Amino acid sequence: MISRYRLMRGVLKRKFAREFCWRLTALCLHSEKKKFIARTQATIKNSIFGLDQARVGTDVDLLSHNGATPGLPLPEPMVKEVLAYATQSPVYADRDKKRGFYLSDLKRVEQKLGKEVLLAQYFNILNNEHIRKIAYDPYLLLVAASYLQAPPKLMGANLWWTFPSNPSAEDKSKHAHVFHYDLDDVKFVKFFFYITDVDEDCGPHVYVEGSNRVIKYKNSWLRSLRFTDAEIEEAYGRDKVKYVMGPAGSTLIEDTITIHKGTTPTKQPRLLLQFEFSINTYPEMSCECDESELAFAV
Ligand SMILES: O=C(O)CCC(=O)C(=O)O
Repeated sequence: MISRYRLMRGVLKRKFAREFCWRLTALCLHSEKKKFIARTQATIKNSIFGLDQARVGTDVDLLSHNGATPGLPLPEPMVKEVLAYATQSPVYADRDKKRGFYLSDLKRVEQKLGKEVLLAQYFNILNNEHIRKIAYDPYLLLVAASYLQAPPKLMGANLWWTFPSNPSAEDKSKHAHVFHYDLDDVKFVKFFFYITDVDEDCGPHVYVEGSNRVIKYKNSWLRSLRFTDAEIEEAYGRDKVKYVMGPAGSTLIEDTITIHKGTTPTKQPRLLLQFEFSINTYPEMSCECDESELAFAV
């Protein structure tokens, strides 16, 4: 039987269908959203970001217009906590639950797999109290509620490394290092936090400004949602292709319906913490699993 997730992706592939369904949903959830915002505003002083209400409005306006916007930075003590967690916990090559390893064993796991590892991800990161605190911070919840126009649900909490490597075309496509857009719900938004410094050699995230609003790419029913650099540059112009760089703690808020991709680091690995909020959730998108499913590769 076709899953709810697949059905959603089929129905919402066209922008007008997404807009229509979202406006209708927002209308139905209007009073719930107002109550959620009022409740969350009452907790604003607990935010680790030290935010004020005006900031939320500015972020949402820029996000709606450009598809992405820099957010308030993650405070340094939190960056250190996330890095400590990442150093001490097993991580999973290719997001494969059976390919666990500790960071210090990266070379050994590459030998075992017979290839360089482009990406390795953690599972069940919400078990960590610091990561949970970031995920449910009033800043994230208020931006998400105002942007989605609905009470936000945390669809996914994700933490992953991208390593300097020479990946196959298959790995680049599988791990989102090719231009694409996501279709994760009727409306959704992601918060990206760099946990390591990211310059042009450390695999910056890339997005195409305005491609959330203006569709200039060919959106066929049959094709997968992947585009070449040339296709995107021709459609939008090079100046719209934005490379996101910054020190550890830098934040990007993005509706990844916007065309985007990861890039492969050439010098230092990149550690990225990401939370995705949406109106509906789908189990396919979760990075939580039963611990018994996890196993070490080395
Ligand atoms: O690694 C990256 O910067 C790309 C991430 C991405 O494609 C996504 O989160 O949707």
